Amino acid sequence: VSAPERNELAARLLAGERAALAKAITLTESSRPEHRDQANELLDEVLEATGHSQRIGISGTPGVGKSTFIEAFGLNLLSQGRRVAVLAVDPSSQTTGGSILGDKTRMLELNRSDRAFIRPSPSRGRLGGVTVRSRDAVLLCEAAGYDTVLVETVGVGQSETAVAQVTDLFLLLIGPGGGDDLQGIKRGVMELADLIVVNKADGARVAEAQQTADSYRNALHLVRPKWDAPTEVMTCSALDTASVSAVSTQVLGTWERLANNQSIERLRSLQAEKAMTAAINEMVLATLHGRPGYAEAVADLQLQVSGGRQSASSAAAELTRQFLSP
Ligand SMILES: Nc1nc2c(ncn2[C@@H]2O[C@H](COP(=O)(O)OP(=O)(O)OP(=O)(O)O)[C@@H](O)[C@H]2O)c(=O)[nH]1
Ligand SMILES: [Mg+2]
Repeated sequence: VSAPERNELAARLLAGERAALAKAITLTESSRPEHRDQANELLDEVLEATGHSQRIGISGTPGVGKSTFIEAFGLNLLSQGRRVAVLAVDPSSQTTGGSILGDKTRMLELNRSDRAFIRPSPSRGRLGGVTVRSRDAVLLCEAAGYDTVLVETVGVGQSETAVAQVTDLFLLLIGPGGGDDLQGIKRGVMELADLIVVNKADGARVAEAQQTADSYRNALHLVRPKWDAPTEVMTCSALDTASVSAVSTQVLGTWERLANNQSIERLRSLQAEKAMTAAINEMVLATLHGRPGYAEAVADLQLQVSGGRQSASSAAAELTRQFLSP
C-alpha cells in the first residue's frame, strides 16, 4: 500500500472498521519486508489510540474447552456493552492449523455480532516471531476500539509464555478430574496464571471439578503469588451462564485493581522493552538470512562444528563477523 493508502487505512482502522483491522493485521504478519515497514508506520500512526483495553490471555490443553469458553466469555462481555476482539496464537500446528481454523465456525454467535472481531492467526512456528506479531495485533485491535482483547493459545508449554508477554492477565483452563497429578501442568505455566478455571463443571462432573479446584488451591500454596493476592481458582461451565459471568466479574475486577495500583502499567512497560529485544533479534536473524551466501556458509561451518574441528562459539563469531560487519 502507498502512503495515502496507508493514511486511509489508518483512518478506517481508527473508525473501527473490521475489514481495515483485518487488513492491518495481515500487513504485520507478512514476511515481505516492505509490508512490515508499512505495518510499522501504521502502528506508529495509531499508537496513541492504543493501550485502553483489557488484554486477557487464555490457555489450556487441546479439547479443554477454550473456544467454547471464549465464546461464552465474549458474549458476556458483549452483554456488558463491550467490544471484544479474539486473537488466536498457534505456534505449534504450523502444518495443520486445524483448531484455529475451526474457531470462526465454533464461535458462531460471537462472530455474528458487529461488536466482535475474531482473528484466527496464521502460525509461523517461530515463537519470537509470534510474540512480536501478536503484540502488534493486540495494539491494532485497541486502535480499532476493541476494549477487551482475548488472546487464545493451545497449551503446549512455550506458547503460554508468548501469550503472557502480550497480555495483562492470564487464564489457565483445566479439565475436571486428574487433580492429583495436576494433569501434568508444568509449574512454570501455573506461575504464569492469574486465574485458574476448572472447566466443564456441569452434569455428573460438578463434584469432580470441585475436587480438582481444591487440589489446585493446595498446589498454589507452593507457588509464589504473581500479584498482591493469591491466584484464584474457580469452577466454570460454558453451559452455565452464571458461572461464566462469575469468571468475567473476577477477571475484570482483578484487572481493575491491578490497573488502579499501576501494576498493569509497569507490566506493560516491561513487556514493551522485551518486545523490542525480541524484534531486534528477529530482525538481525532475518538480515543474516537475507545476505547472499549465508545459508551456504552456515552449512559449511555446521560440518566443521559437528565434526569437532571448530567450536560452536568460534563458528558463530566467524559468521557474524563475515555477514553482519558494516
Ligand atoms: N460439558 C461441557 N462440555 C464442554 C464445555 N466446554 C466445551 N465443551 C466441549 O468440549 C469439547 C472441546 O471444546 P473446545 O471449545 O473446542 O475446546 P478447545 O480447548 O478450544 O479445543 P482445541 O481448540 O482443539 O484445543 C467440545 O465438544 C465442547 O462442546 C463445558 O463447559 N461443558
Ligand atoms: Mg479451540
